[in-house]
Amino acid sequence: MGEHRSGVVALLGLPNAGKSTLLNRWIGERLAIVTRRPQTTRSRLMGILTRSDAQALLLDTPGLVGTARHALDESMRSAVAETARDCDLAVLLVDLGRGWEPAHDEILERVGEKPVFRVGTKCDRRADRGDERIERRISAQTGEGCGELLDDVLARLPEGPPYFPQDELTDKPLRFLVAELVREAAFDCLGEEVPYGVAVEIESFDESREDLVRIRARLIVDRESHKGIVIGAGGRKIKQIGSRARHRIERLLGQRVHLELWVKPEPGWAKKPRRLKALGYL
Ligand SMILES: Nc1nc2c(ncn2[C@@H]2O[C@H](COP(=O)(O)OP(=O)(O)OP(=O)(O)O)[C@@H](O)[C@H]2O)c(=O)[nH]1
Ligand SMILES: [Mg+2]
Repeated sequence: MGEHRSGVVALLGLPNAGKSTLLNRWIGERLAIVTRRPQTTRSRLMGILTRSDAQALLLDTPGLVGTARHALDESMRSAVAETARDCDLAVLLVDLGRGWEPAHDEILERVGEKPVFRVGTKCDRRADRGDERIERRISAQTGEGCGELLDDVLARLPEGPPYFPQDELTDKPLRFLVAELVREAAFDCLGEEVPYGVAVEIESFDESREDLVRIRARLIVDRESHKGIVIGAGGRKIKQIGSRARHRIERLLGQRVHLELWVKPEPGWAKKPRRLKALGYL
């Protein structure tokens, strides 16, 4: 048997490339939220993958965004830059339907001299704008090519000990994962522009009852006018968000959940570093 390997693997790419989907597939749990919209992931999330001969610290990142409009964009950009700089190796995911773009060169520059796997994603779809810069193809959705890619990634990690106990899956607190599942449900249920202004804060997480976890969460919206949209006529929208989120939280916790949601406008929250920190995005 060879030496034990360990290290930090950055999952990089443009928004919507499928980084979070690949993280979840490799870890085998829905740690990272996935939606059809770009710019879903807002901060770096570590998934810890442990095998007998290797441990990879997989860092899911926000998609690299263009110019920063506010503190949240800025922190998303720096999460990408720091991850690219600090990783041991990088997996650059390129949506085969869109092909190689100049921003991919920018990402490669940030990674520097470290090993990079240049991977085309969504190969289950018909569109394929692959070129010679894309070395292999995977589908994080169907799993095609994902196991082989993981084996090759682990083989390129430096020799080293495991950094985390083998049963640990992520560096984020459970509360954060729960808040993210609420945000994911909001992304799914709300129209175009509203979800980008939504943040979720867990107000209470009560495990005192054996049979049920009681969670109260606040949906923060960026505009007064979004409050009504999130609540919906007769409260139907927020009910839909709540029931979707509850199912996913129950799956994550392996327990029954009572979830109470309410909406609070907090204009400008995405511009305030202190709020971003409290919300777990910084
Ligand atoms: N058909 C197909 N769809 C995929 C595949 N991988 C991801 N998707 C879909 O692409 C969309 C974006 O996936 P995410 O995993 O959220 O992408 P991301 O790169 O994390 O996006 P951001 O967090 O916004 O940067 C979702 O609707 C996924 O279901 C794939 O291999 N095949
Ligand atoms: Mg993501």
